[in-house]
Amino acid sequence: MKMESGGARATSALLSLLVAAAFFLRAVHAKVHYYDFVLREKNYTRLCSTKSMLVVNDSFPGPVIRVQKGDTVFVNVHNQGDYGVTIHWHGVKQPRNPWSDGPEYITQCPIQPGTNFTYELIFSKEEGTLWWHAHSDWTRSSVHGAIVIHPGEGTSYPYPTPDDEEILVLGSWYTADVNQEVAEDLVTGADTPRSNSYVINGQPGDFANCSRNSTYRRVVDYGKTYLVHIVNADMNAELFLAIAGHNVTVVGMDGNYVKPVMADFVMISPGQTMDVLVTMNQTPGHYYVAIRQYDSARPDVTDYDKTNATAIFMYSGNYTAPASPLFPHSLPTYEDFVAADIFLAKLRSLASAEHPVDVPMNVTKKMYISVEMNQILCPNESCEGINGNRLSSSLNNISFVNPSTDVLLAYYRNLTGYYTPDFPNWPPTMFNFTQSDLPFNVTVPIQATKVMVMEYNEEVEITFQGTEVLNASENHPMHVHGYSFYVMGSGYGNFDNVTDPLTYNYVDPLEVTTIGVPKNGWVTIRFKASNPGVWFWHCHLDRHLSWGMSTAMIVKNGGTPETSIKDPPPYMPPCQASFASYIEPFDETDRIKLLSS
Ligand SMILES: [Cu+2]
Repeated sequence: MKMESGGARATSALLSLLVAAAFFLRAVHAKVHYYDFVLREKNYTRLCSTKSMLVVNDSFPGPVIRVQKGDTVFVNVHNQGDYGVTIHWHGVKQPRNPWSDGPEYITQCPIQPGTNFTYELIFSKEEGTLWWHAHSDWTRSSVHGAIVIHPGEGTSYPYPTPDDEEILVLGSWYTADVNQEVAEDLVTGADTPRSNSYVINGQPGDFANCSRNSTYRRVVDYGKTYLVHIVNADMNAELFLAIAGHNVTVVGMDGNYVKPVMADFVMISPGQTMDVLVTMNQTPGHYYVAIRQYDSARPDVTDYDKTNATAIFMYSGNYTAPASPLFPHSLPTYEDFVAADIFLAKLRSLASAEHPVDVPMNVTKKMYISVEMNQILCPNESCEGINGNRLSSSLNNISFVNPSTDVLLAYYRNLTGYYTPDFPNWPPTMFNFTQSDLPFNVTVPIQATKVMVMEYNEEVEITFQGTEVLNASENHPMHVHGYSFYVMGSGYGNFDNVTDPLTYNYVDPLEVTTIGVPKNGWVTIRFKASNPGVWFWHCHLDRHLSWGMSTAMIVKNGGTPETSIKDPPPYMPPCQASFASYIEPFDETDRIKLLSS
């Protein structure tokens, strides 16, 4: 039997005391905030045309939630709109509390018109910028807003305290009713609409029709440093952002600190957030903040949104401003892969004593997940996707189908028939994933509600493999709920499980909740499954999400109350079971049958 030495005992007693003190301090300082979110339709005019859309508290983008690290927020969502909606608190880990995470049919059913539901947001380790958005249909195009998390009481930023703040929410504008268009496209199998403009804080900016008078403007003071909270809330695109004449210093991403990176532009995936510092040290004047799409699809796919959305930073004081603000010539062009790669390669976790990394080193579960564009065969080419088929997408060839009762409720109540726990750990068929003109038989997915299951505290490594199926490779921003993960490594081509792991970063890997799977490449991530619940995994390009590029992850309880899912709240929105679950047995012969029919 091993005896503890006196010294070790004293150290462990001191440690317990410190832990208790830290807990006490947190208990004293953690605050509780209350918000009311009223969802209703409101008319908006952009690009010379007016439409009605669902927004929160009559604002687009919606209200900002401001907290300090470790606080709790109750948001009562009142749905005064015409259709069911849920809201997701993107990047908030919600320890043990999947009930308030929000994705429809994963952790809850929609909040029906005329009803309300109170979410409990439990902040834990997050610090920096996150955001909230609707997680049903494409409603998030108008229902979204920023979450700003300041350092906890008695702590500060790991960089000089900024003089002031700014929030830039980047979004997509659709002139038509996008939810209606998407609903029709999902019936016919056609491609989904492209946005008509990108917007910054709800405005397309000076270069769009009928927009110049309402361009978002911010007065700034010479010599001050601003902490700019950037949220990419657009629907389907990575974006480049640059500020004329000014460098930015990236200091945070997805609610975690990064080693400061000075840059003259940033690239941000949909779903990601970024904290950047900007010092107003240029000749007083007017400077554009500009965004444009980084498009990684095929060069012959050119129907994407090519608008350049702008906002203006205007220096205060007396000076003669030029007739037109300066445009940032550092903003890369639409298909500048090199610029995007160089920027991404610079991002590292801060990995300091106050903000350490904790990379899982004893991986107990390894998964290899192919990320694919697909087609579902339609009789007599009767659909409106490619080849008369229906557009689809998948993870490991499973195109996810929403169940009629949410996965969380079905799991918690042990209800059978809504999902199966057999999401595969690797692709059902191994082929040269990144080769062009892949054979027809790899283009058709299985449609099913298959979920992953993790043991509590399992150390998980997932390699996502981008594919060239249907010659449609592109960057896929993969996002997980309830967790952040470390980005161990990434590269182009097929993942090599012997040589590629040698390149992993164990020292200061980026810790995020969304990471791009490179076009025709791979990315490996790690996390410890320490948050029990049901958590959604999906591509944050909404058209891929709508086509099934998702799955859910059940993380089992750890055996004690403190390591188990919290009790459900007294009320959850009821499920109306308007459509049936579709669970297909996972059998390669089915696909062959389908192909030969
Ligand atoms: Cu995708």
